[in-house]
Amino acid sequence: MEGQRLKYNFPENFWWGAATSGPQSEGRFNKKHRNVFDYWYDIEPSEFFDEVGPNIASNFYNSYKSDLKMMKSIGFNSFRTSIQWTRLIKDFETLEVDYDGVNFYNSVIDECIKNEMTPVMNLHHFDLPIELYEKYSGWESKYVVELFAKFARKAFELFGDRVKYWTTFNEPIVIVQGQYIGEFHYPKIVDGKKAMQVAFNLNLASARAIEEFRKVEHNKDGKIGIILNLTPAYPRSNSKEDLLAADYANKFHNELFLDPAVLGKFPDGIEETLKNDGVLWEATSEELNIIKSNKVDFLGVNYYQPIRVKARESEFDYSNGWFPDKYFEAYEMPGRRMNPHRGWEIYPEAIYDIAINIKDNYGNIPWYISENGMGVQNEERFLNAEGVIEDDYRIDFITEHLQFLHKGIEEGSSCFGYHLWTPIDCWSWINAYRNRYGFISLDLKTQKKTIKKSGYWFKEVTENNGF
Ligand code: BGP
Repeated sequence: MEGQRLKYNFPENFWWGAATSGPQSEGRFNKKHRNVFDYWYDIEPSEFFDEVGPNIASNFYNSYKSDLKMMKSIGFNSFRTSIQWTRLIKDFETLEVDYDGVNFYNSVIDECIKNEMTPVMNLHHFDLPIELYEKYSGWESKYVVELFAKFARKAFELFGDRVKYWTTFNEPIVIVQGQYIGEFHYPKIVDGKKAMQVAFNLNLASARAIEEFRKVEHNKDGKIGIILNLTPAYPRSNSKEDLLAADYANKFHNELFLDPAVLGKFPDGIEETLKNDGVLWEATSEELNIIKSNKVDFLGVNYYQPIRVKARESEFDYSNGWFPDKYFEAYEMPGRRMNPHRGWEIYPEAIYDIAINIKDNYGNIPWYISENGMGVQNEERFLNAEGVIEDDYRIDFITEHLQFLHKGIEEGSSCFGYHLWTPIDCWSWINAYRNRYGFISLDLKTQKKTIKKSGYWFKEVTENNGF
């Protein structure tokens, strides 16, 4: 590409990299506690695609040195993973640490730095310790919020001298939806009122972790954020009813976490709506104050798909109680482009809309794309004679999304990076290894890791800081 004029040039020091999480990459080796997914797999393996669980995952616990080197070799300057509560902490109440966990994360962080990749450490990626669910009802409990803040504090103290970018939660709305609405995270409860309390508690937990972060001396030059999956809600039409439905969908799917994190308050009208419906969370003024005074420094945005909605055409069915979709219904837009493997719409334009929304309505807070990607099944179909997966569809997908991101940046949105989900094909909850997302493929039987065509392409993009 040298000498060629770059059409899409990205800002200086732009982050190029990818994200994974502890529970999805490490494997359970030497872990003394189980998270809700470890436990669920132990009791119901048939719930997981091909009955593959998190026990080995992508073996990152044992192969992190060579894995990180491989990531570096395709141009990464930054990398996100998460610290597992169930690996770092031996006793959740006294905060006694597990030294094997401490050594492991120390070494991962040091290796990242050695490879000149900025480590971004997340503290919760759907991995609530099962004991805290069994003893205290997990995220329904404010006591668990406090235990999380203590765990976060411990992580800041142990690693904050070298980790300068932290995030509290990955996709907290997915915990609400998975554990309390849609039954795709253990304990698969269906209860809209509890779901709303959990949404409040997760917002509080994030703010409490931020409060602890700011008390630790060596974090003074560090930054803390949150990772939110933003799914812009587009209305079927411009009718008053459809616009209102989209407004509600945006409030429940996006602003419920975005507004407290960035603005320190809940979206306008949501508390009244919940109160009228008899499902408002319990919150003290002291807790609301904690949320108000502990906003994030930056935002990570996971973007995969938009949501399309319309005003309800059928009566809301109360047989299971109240749920947010009392106020809107999914709309299947004719002609939408789909990723058939994941069943998600492909709509790169939304990245631009997100960029402008952050600029105009969220004080143009610094943000980056913390996940974006395309999960595809049976990628071995695309193996060439050299044993490399030719994933041109992924290159096209990333290119299109980067083009719309670039347009947002040109118009002043302060985006500072792009991370793909994920560096190396990793385990994905109940979908296990069905859809592959990585720049690097994983042979599950042999644990052999091979750079895909998209990985080589990404290296060029990072070297040119654009394309
Ligand atoms: C995101 C999660 C990741 C990852 C990804 C792909 O929402 O943050 O943890 O799982 O989705 O998910 P899936 O494999 O289910 O398509």
